[in-house]
Amino acid sequence: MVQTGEITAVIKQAAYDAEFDLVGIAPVRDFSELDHFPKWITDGYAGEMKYMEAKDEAGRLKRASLRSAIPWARSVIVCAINYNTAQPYSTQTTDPEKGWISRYAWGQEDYHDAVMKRLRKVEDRLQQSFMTSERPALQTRRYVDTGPLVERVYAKYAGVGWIGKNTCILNQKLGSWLFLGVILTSLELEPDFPAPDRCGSCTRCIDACPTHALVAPYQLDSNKCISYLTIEKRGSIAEEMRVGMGRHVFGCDICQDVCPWNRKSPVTSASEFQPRKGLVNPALEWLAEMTAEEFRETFRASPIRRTKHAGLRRNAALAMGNSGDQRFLPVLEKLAADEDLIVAEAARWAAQQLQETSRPEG
Ligand code: B12
Ligand code: SF4
Ligand code: SF4
Repeated sequence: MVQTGEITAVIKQAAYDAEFDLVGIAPVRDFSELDHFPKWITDGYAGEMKYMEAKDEAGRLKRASLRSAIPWARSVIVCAINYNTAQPYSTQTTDPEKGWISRYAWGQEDYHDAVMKRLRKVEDRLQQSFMTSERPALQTRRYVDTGPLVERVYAKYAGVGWIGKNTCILNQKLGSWLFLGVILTSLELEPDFPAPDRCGSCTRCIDACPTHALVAPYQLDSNKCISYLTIEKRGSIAEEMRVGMGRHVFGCDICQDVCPWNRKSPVTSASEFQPRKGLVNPALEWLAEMTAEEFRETFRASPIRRTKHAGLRRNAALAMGNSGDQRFLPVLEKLAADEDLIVAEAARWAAQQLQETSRPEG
């Protein structure tokens, strides 16, 4: 049985044993970064992600203050795992006839599950080492994405990495290809030091974003972000955003691909994150013509399920429209008669784009 003072060491060892690459502890505080959250919401930067606006009984935005959302929480254990694999960056392979699925979504398993099962191991070890006959079980709770907190702010204060101008958590040694998972606990644990900001005068991510979604350093407008448009946005995508989306069919990596801190990112050996066949530079016809059954089979236990069958076909049609490749016209004509009206409209737009891009100059 370990003493309370040793628990921090036990937690950190448990995290490394569970194959996390980084772990740190942050206290529960209303950190200054969280002051920006309410304005982000009122500016409409969450788009249609209504869950970001969840409020507590007193009408306060839950994610702006973990202290009021979960009053028993005293510390947040932040774990991070590298998901980078030895595959090119989207900015290195610019074949417009192929689509682009984000690096984070290629894996064999949905990252929520891969991170959650590791968090469970850390939580179990924490409970076992804390509990004695005199001491009851601790209050703990695990989250990957769905908790009422801005995970990246807690990751910063746990020393896992700094918040870059692209809003991602960056670690000096590992870069930003990291998934985060958190365990809230009622224990007052000794916190780590926050990671210092190492972006300096660099603005590469802001300059490279094709849809100008990084409206200022550290500020992202989801309505303009390709990741949001291809994954979260239901229904039709605003016409003015479509050309900027290029060949992206699920998520976007550009603001991380261009980041100097990702130049030498190490690769992971975790089997869950090794790419599935066909997902790196996927064939656009394959995605556009996929049946509902094939979609279910291909993306079983994959985060790509989130965009749904119609969403992926809508995205593939738009990417075909941006390809400049006339070869896609017959597929698009077929899709233009699709029973899903959103897919059909995206295909009509795409076919028109291709016809326009083939017109002789002048
Ligand atoms: C909603 C969401 C999205 C939305 C909105 C993204 C966003 N930037 O908020 C969309 C769908 C666009 C998205 C995209 C992606 N996401 Co996401 N997403 C989330 C989620 C669920 C909530 C994020 C959130 O709370 N946003 C609120 C806004 C306000 O936060 P923010 O933009 O980070 O801004 C903060 C700071 O920048 C800060 N700030 C700091 N200094 C300063 C200075 C000034 C002057 C100002 C104004 C602000 C400011 O203020 C804000 C905090 O209040 C988290 C999981 C979680 N529960 O935290 C995952 C999460 C952030 N996503 C993740 C990933 C992997 C991605 C993608 C890379 C996926 C992809 N390849 O397509 C992209 C990255 C795009 C990007 N550049 O952020 C990871 C990030 C890991 C990492 N290394 O950082 C997370 C943590 C999920 C996880 N569990 O691993 N995501
Ligand atoms: S993910 Fe893509 S669209 Fe979103 S901010 Fe980064 S570069 Fe821009
Ligand atoms: S590209 Fe430059 S500014 Fe953007 S996150 Fe990386 S270091 Fe920071």
